[in-house]
Amino acid sequence: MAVKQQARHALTLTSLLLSLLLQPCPTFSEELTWDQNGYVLYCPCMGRFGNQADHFLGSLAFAKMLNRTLAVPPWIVYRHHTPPYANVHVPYSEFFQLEALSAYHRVVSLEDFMEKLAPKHWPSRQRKAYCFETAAQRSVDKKSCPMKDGNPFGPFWDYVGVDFDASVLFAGISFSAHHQHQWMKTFPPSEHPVLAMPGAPAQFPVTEEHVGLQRYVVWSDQMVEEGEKHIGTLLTRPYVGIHLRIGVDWQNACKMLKSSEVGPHFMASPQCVGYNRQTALPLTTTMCLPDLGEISRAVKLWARRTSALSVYIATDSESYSSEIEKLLKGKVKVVILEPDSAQMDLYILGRADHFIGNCVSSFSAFVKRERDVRGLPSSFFGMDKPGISNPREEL
Ligand code: GFB
Repeated sequence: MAVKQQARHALTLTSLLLSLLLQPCPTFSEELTWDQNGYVLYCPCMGRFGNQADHFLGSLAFAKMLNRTLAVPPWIVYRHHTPPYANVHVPYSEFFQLEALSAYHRVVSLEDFMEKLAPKHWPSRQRKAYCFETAAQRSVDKKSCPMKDGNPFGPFWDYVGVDFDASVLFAGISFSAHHQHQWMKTFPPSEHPVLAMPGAPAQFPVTEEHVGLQRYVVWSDQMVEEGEKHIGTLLTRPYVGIHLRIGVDWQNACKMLKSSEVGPHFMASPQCVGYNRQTALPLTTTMCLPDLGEISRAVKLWARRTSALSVYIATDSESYSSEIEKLLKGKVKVVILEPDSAQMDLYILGRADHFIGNCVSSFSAFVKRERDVRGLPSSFFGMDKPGISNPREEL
């Protein structure tokens, strides 16, 4: 009897705990409450996914620094060569769990902010834009933030139905922690409840101190399910994942390395040459744009070291799959995903037993950060051990 009672008691406790656990967190429930500490809104208007992700981490840190809720923007996907031949705005939660971010800081999706909070607390005709004085120089009257000028700015704010009615300009202030006090003092939430900006309040590439925020960027259940299905059906572990960033736009970007003005810090390169400019390792053209010789060398090395049974190729253009198959003498399965999807490529690369990325690409940087969080090994073309510059030493 006592046992039965204990069991019933335990059951009641369990259901109570479960119901508490299943209760939606106030930030994500239907009834959002207005945060008196204010909000940060921004357009992820620079670059494609990898750039936007770098900026996102910095913006998250900026919102936390100001103790304001971050209105998490959608991803801007440029679909100009495939239907719908326009920008597509993909809600954050389609790729990642919004809830996971709240372990770090308060967030709300920009879509929810607009639908549930803005009508009452940030009504139209009272919407101010905030930007650097230098940015306002681009406007006709030189006093207005260019919030909706051109693509992707206009379509982004149109997606959430926002027009701006006034501009607040600032200068001599940066987004770093150094200026925290100045931000708080100049823009108290009581007078400036919503800081809406034309671009991310963050640096590119992501600063070293914010790299670790990647841990809060957690794939959505749907992405995990789909990704694991692909891995299970297409690949046999151990597998090496490689990112080939070799398309025409990239070839042009890497040409800039030939100019003496470009040092080792070029786009996402601090991730492998080091963040300190004084001690950064050299950045070579091979690291930016590996040729087939370097691709073959690195793939062979890591396939051998990991006893790989498959190689997964994510690419922005050419896959070199037949060359890689031949190189590995047909003993290793070589896989590409068709039709390709940037986020699915990122997921599969993130789960590989070894990853070879492109040090300069922020697309690769996303994968590298995620793998670092999980303690998984990565290298780069032209740099087998990040921090050690000559790959030949490794052979
Ligand atoms: O992600 P992202 O900012 O990285 O931009 P970078 C590159 C985009 O190219 C990705 C596509 O977001 C994808 O849409 N892409 C690149 C790929 N590699 C792959 C791949 O392996 N698989 C698939 N499916 N798609 C910067 C740009 O790119 O490069 C800047 O953000 C600029 O706007 C600069 O163009 C030159 O840092 O590599």
